[in-house]
Amino acid sequence: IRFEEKQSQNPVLAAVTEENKVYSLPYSSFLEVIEVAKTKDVRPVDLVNEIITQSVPLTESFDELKLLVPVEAPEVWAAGVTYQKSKEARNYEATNGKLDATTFYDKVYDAERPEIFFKSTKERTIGPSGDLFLRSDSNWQIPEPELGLVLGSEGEILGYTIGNDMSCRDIEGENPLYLPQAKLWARSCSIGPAILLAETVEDPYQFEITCKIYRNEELVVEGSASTNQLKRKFDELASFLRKDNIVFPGTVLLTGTCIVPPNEFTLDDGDQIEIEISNIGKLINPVKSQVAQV
Ligand code: DO4
Ligand code: MG
Repeated sequence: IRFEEKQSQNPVLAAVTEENKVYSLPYSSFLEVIEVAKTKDVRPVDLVNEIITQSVPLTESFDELKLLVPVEAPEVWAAGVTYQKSKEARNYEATNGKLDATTFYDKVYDAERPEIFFKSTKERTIGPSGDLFLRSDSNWQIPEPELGLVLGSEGEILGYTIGNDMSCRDIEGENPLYLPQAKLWARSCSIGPAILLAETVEDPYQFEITCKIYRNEELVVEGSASTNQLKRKFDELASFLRKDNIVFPGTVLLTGTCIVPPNEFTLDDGDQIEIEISNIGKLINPVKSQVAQV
């Protein structure tokens, strides 16, 4: 994780143990941990564990920290229609509910080449507790809770995080060429709170994802899914992103959604979105409808 130190307001990189103890790390970023581990020829998790055994945890608890994005991802990309549920939801948008038509969503679900689109940049991406903005020209907006892959420059998976690929279903459903506008605007993407190091994950197809949306402190939407429902492999998605491309270290690739709120639901100012992924944590963001104040 990264958090803001109370007095100096400087960002601090830290590790959180399974017991929720927080240890600050003598590095400025997640990528520095990866680099140092490489030069010492050790696994990043062993480097971090060695530091933990030689230090004491912070007196503040994890819940008291002002969390920041765990990595300042230069770019965020996203894969789409990687779960059956996402394909069905897009078909509903694109066909006004006439689900017998075959669409380009059906085609991409089965095609060799996955859908991968540009989602966000460092400046547009927010961390835990930050306000997500709604688009002012959409009346049908939802969060998309997704597992995020944190990539190195070769497209290798360094770790896993949580991401929210906020989406405008009406804009996307009107015309597929509107996808960038349905997906990308200021504060339309959040990531965090933590990065789970790749080498500590035995089976990345066993993550449990849950999403809860609260309105006036009442739970209004709840859904859950597992990465075992994913149609693709994570390495496959990362290799398509990398093909003939530059992957900046720390790029996050969101891997698609499998949780879609009921069709009549749209986000509103003041809603709170909570996305939890097993062993990674909970990404909580309030929603604001003030996109004009960027
Ligand atoms: O096809 C449009 C976007 C799909 C997407 O974002 C998803 O499946 O998560
Ligand atoms: Mg998505």
